[in-house]
Amino acid sequence: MDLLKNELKRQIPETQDDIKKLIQEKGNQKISDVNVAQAFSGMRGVKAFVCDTSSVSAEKGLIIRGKPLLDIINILPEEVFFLLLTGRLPNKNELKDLQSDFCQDFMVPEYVWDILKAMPQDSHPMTMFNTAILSMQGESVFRKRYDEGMPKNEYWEAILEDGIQLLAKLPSLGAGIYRMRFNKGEMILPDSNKDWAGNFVHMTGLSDQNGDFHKLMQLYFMLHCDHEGGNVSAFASHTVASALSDPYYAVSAGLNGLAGPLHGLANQECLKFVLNIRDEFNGLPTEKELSEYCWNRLNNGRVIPGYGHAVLRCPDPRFTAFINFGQKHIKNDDVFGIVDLLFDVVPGVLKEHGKAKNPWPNVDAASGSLLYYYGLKEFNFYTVLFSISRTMGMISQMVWERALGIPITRPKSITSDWIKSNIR
Ligand code: CMX
Repeated sequence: MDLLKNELKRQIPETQDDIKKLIQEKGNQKISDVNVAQAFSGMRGVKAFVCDTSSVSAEKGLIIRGKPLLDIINILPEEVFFLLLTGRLPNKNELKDLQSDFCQDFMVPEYVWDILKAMPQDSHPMTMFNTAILSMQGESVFRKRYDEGMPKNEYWEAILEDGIQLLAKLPSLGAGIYRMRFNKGEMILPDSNKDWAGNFVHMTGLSDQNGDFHKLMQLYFMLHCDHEGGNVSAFASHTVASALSDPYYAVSAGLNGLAGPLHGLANQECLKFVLNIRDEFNGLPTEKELSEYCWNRLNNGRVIPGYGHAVLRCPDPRFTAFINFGQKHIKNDDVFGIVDLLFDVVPGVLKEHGKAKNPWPNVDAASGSLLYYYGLKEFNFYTVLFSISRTMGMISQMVWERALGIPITRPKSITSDWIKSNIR
């Protein structure tokens, strides 16, 4: 961690000065107007705080520290974490240093497994994952150092230490929950010769003879890492961390939001939807049959999972990366074939339906079909994979928020009566 920490130590004072100057020069300028409809609709489109790790353009999708996602799909998850934090890719030594930190801390404490074993056998894997993270809160360096009177300018370092220790454990935790929850047999220990994604694949015990599943998981963990600051999980963790709750509390809070079907759980919903189509049509339907199937679902008041987005107005580049991976590596597979066909059919259906502002696929539309192909078939596990990756974004945002001394989050709510009497 020394090399990463040193780079941040170099950058933080410069950025602090830069932001101070920005506030001095432009502090009184307006960045957003909020109307009554926005106040009743999840604050959609309100620009109200800063997140520099990544941004989401309606027309281009995710941009990580100025790099459009599709330009960097070949980098490792460890590299994207370094990029989120520092704005540049690590050199060889920096990457090795970070990977060795991840290896040093990859063992999950035994009490966590005991807690998980005591949970009901049919617990949702996300409940197990979030409970496990929260149960490790006592390990927090930030909490210990805060209690000892740590000065404010060192908060970010303690957050980073917690973040790395937590991230190091997530592949072991995720794979352990997979084996425990789905009766796959004994736990498999991590291997210090493997990278972060490789260790996850190894510990699931799933077969990966040609290494393609490993490649998929590198891509998967890279693509889900961050999506600016206003999505439910990022904003929840940002708000909780702003109260100086440590990263274990704040990440767990964010991931509880990710567990919602309109957010990260959509990947589980999406594969369920695709498998239902396969079962209903005994394989690949025709375009006409698929279109009718989607209309039926919409007419029953249900959403098409994996389609639509609060910010994007184009096919999500994360979807594009997955569909490209599938087209390259997967041939003659009904489940992937249905995902491919949905991409031809659903945007037209949603446009005609006329409600969704964005008729295009989001990240969740394709990922499940790929995991399914490589033998990870338990789809209520999928959001755990999203969580492993998204923790990198939450931690990176937290490190910078504490480095810049961002205060506790406290927007002002208003009452409906206030609107009635104050807005003409
Ligand atoms: N299918 C059917 N209807 C949809 C739809 C979809 N895929 N996407 C949006 N709509 C509907 C909304 O439900 C809303 O209907 P009401 O007016 O009746 O409430 C209307 O279109 C307008 O919604 P919107 O402004 O376009 O979308 P929102 O910002 O409110 O919601 C999202 C965004 C993602 C929750 C929504 O598109 C959706 O429910 N998609 C399906 C679930 C999904 O794939 N979620 C994963 C998102 C990825 C992530 O986790 O970040």
